[in-house]
Amino acid sequence: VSREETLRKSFQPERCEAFAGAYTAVRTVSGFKFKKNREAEKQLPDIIDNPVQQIYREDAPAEDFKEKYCRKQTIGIVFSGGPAPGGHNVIAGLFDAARAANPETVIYGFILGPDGVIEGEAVEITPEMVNNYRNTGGFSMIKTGRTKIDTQEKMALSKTTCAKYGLNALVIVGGDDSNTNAAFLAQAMLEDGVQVIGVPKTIDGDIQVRDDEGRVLCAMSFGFHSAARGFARQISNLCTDCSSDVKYWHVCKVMGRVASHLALEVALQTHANITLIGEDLADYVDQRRLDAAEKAGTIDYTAYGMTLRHLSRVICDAIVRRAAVGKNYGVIVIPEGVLEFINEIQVFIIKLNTIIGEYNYTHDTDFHTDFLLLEDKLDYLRRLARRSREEADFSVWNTRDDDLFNDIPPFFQEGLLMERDSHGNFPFSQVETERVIMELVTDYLERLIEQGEYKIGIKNVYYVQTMQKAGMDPDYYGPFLFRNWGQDYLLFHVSMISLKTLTSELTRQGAILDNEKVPGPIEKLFKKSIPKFKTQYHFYGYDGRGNDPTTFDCTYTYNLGMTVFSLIANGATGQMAAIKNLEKGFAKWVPLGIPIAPLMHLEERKGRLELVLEKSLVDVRAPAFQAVKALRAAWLCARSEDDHFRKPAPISLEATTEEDRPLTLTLNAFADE
Ligand code: FBP
Repeated sequence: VSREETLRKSFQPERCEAFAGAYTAVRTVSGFKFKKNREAEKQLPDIIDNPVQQIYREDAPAEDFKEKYCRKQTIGIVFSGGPAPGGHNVIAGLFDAARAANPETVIYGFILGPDGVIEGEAVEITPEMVNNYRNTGGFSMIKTGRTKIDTQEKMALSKTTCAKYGLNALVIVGGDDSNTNAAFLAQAMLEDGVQVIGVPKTIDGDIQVRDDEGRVLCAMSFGFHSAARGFARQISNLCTDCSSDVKYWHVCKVMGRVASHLALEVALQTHANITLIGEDLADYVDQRRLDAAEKAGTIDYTAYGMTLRHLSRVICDAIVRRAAVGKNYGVIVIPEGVLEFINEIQVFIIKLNTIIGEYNYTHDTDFHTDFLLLEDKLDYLRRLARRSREEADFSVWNTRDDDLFNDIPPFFQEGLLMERDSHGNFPFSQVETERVIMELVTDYLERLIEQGEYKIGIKNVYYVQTMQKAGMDPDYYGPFLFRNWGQDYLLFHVSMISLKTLTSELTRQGAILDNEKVPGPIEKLFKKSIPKFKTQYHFYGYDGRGNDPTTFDCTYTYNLGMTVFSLIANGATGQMAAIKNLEKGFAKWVPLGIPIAPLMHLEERKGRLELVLEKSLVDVRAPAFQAVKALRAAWLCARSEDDHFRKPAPISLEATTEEDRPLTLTLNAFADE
């Protein structure tokens, strides 16, 4: 057992002030406003008007309050969706708080996610189990799964399970879709007296809650910090690698589904040379096109947002600029969901979702089952795409890309049709987004090589000339001697350095003396080959979900668990446990209950509009993104100086407070103050 493992078992996270006493109570916090969706009002009538609740320490409870608070309870807990570091501490916090209130309270853990609830598979959580998993990553204690409780039948089975175990409360630890589940279960189980509480989990960082006026209630879901720190650490190692053997562009796809929060945090942590932020690409406006259209008295819709080809040009431009100073290496960070923000792909995905959805409603078998049996899959896809194109009217979006589907590589054509999960989410992690983009980049770089704009693969040429011959003043030009090292035409003035020294230095760098084509006043000519454009692909995703939690996530989740117990003990349902002021120091953290129903909106899933918890995307106006935008030219470092990479520390409970919370939170907090 490693030292870190031992430390994790005994580490006791700090408790918020609200949990310092024996009892907690809740008070309604007024002033927060939410625009409620009509459909949510209709489908969730009994929890839509829930208030925001603050948990506080109750030091003088009345006798009947004490009695209720300390009654024996039977609580079920389930992990739902992808693992996120800190989940075990939610259980630990809930367990410690519940057992402190009444040592006879029983907590059941449902096995393998919502399937465990539907099928009634659970284990009683014991002190030994909790102690074994304190402060550790993953969801291995009770496992997880992605099933959606979306039919009357599954709902009825879930109710039967709650009755079978005699539950008075059910806790759902999950992302946006799982908290959507929690809201529907809370509404349906009201009549059975089962309280349902959600917990905001996901490494993607896309559960952030603000009210309509932008006041932050929950700045970040748990697991984000640990995953981002893990990714950043490994990507920063690639920064070191590429600047050592100077031959690769490391292309790093980073998890996060649609939102680019993880990529943004990684950019701030590592200063990688190029980081794409999907939300930024969607925000792009081509001013020249707009101006031209205005002159012509028309409107050009293609001026808004970025196309796939345009994106590949942006990356090429950055690569060429580094190559111009001899840097044929670097690190590119690509969020896994970036293609959602590309005009034509987004329209495409929605249309295909509709076609798949329609197919499933009108056929006996499911689309993907039939698709797998097809002999000529590609032909079928093309026909689908034609139909999709006609319906989507691609010509409005981008006339040049109207044949997009035939343009994209076959593996991506099939990738677009991969099976959606039970919530209707597109499986971004399974699609090699980075290869789609980099194939276009490589094609375009080849064109630039032909045009002589990208100097890769051709010879670097060094001319050696005496200053006197060039008629230059050595005192003035001397300091510029090696300044432009790495550029393809470099003038060396041998009066400032001995020809022997210069020859051996150029030879050491791989240059070959070529005196046959010496032009005009040049005395010697050297040539040097630059290696080809080479890439290495990496995916940072599943590893981050299994990371051990940072001190921030250990503390956050332990307090979330205690918050869950306070909400249950105080009679709440349809609420999500949260901690306010995560972006500030621990002393300012305040445990809350946030109503889930008002956070829901209608979203396209499987070709239909469904009521789901609204995901939070990167706000391109917020300071975290603005900082990256302001610094990206410096991080691209298309100059001859060294790169400005940053080395984040590895995750360890022994580490001091450096980066004790996500940098994005720290930066965005400036805007909220
Ligand atoms: P959650 O939304 O359930 O937390 O999942 C997060 C995530 O890790 C995404 O970043 C990723 O796109 C997805 O899960 C991968 O899903 P799967 O585990 O089904 O491959």
